[in-house]
Amino acid sequence: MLYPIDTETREVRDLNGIWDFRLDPEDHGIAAKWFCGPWNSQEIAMPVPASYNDISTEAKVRDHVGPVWYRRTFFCPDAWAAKHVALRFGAAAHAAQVWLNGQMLCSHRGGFLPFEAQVNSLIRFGSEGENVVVVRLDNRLDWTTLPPGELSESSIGVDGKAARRQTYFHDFFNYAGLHRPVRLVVHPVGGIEDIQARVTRAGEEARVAVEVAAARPIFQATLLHADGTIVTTLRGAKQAELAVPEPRWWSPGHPYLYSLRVELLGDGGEVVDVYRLPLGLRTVRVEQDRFLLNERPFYFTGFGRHEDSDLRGKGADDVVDQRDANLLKWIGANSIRTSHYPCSEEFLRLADREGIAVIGECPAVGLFKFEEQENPTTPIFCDERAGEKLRQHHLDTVRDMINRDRNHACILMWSLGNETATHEAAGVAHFTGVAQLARALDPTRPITIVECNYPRYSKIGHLVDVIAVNRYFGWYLETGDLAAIAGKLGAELEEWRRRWPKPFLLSEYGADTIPGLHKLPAVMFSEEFQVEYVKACNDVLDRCPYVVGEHVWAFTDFATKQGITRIDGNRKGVFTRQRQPKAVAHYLRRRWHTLATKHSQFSPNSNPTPPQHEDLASIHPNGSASERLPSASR
Ligand code: GCB
Repeated sequence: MLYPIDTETREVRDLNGIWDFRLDPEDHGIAAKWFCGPWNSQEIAMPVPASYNDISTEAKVRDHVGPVWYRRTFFCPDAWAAKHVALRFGAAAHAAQVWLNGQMLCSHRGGFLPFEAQVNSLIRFGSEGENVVVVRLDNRLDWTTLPPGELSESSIGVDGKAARRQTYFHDFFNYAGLHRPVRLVVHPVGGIEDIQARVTRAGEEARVAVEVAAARPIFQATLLHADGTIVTTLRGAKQAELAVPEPRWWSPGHPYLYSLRVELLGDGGEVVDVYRLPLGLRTVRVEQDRFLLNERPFYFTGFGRHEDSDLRGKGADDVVDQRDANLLKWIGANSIRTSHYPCSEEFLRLADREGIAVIGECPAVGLFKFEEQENPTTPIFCDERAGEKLRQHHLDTVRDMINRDRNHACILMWSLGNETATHEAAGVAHFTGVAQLARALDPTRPITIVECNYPRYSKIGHLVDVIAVNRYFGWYLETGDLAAIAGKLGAELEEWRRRWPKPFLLSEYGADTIPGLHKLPAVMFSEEFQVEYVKACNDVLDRCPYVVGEHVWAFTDFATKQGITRIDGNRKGVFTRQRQPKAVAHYLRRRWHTLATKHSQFSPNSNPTPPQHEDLASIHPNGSASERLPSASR
């Protein structure tokens, strides 16, 4: 799916800003035909894009379970009548129904990916008058959604009525709303529908296989340097392969972007439609226990990153995105995982430009019940829970995610799920199908399925290219015991290694930390503890040559459901929710910049005053001669 951009043949109009908004606690909006006719005075003003939860001061808005409605009006110029006009939602959480001028336009399931519908037959052009778009969103999670959830009726209603109660098993707040930009996208009728640009390497040369989906087949593909000079150009019929003799390869250290200009040609050779795709040339593959970017070992440094910020919730915001990119560069991180759902297209475009490698994750999270670990009742992968409907939705989501993001140089790997019941035989069957689909759609990228199971229970290692594990020794396990980390984590890494000798990524490790809380000696929740905890884990990783990366959990503090283990959200952030550093950020900054100067390919794009104070010369990620940890007892 193409990202909406302006070109000489295309136009984009933002419909962001203030919309009218209503809760629909009784779920009677459809029966009352809220999709047509004027609304009365019950609506409140709601900014888009944003989650609606934290904008209002009322708990009934923040904690609402069920449908809500958005509405706004707009005009359309006459000139668009001869064009293809579509209404496009960047993301609407979690299920959406859209009406235009009182008529049903489209519906969509899933809160983290875009959808669009052509509007020509319903829209009013020029003097035909004003258009009204109405959206009904539903934030309810059940065993057909990703992430899943369970609904029940609470017996204690405020007004004597039973209230709906939503439970879910993932650790982030169930924000909802029109989370990403809403736009009108205008292009020529019969224009370019989609482009796929697949980069491969032939010796020192790069090849770009371009495929164009459109009603007519003939196009001209031109690769341009950043300064606009032409590298190469070729005509194709539905496809063409460009050869780039001396490519400037993309990496976090050198995020060089070419521009691929695709011109769709008419019968007389005239240009019918033009699209420009920013294109980084790079290859990625796994060989034995190494992760290779442009045929050189790559070591991931960085974080799991949530889309989460004050007031906006999960609402897209350029200010937050750019600050995040700047923090990643400041700390020397080269990568993030889009934990635990596909992030915004805007962030991926930024990551291409700034040199942030990305592990793109789909929202298969919460498919594990920790509280049932000791006493399993119903398996996760069964008809009453994650059955056929959820499986289909998972497949659709992976398909849509890959189709949306496949042209981004920054995406180095797909994650098909986070912490799922991979010990269940039915879970293996489920993920076998999902992994097959991902590989068929994109044979150019490795895949992973992020684990919380121990290696002796996990049954999916054969499906993935990289073993990615979230592990919290010293926090959830061996709580408070920093000294236990070396033995426990070291032994587990060895066990993974014996079972599946593949590259290993520690995809989460971290400790909740209240900024400003200091304790000597270190105790849990203090800044000192977080530093010692992260160091202790890193010491283990540094001794294991098959480790290809470290992603600390989490990039920033973030909102989650209320609970006795959460003080104002999840506080494992290396940065606060307001994007300021905790003490551990300074330690990581020294470590990662030192790694980056030793291995230029790891480095983020710019390196502002690399810190000098600590000698980390003993670090050898991907090193060959590094010392192995003795297998510790468990
Ligand atoms: C995990 C999950 C992440 C949680 C984190 C935690 O393993 O993947 O979503 O937020 O642990 O802090 O408990």
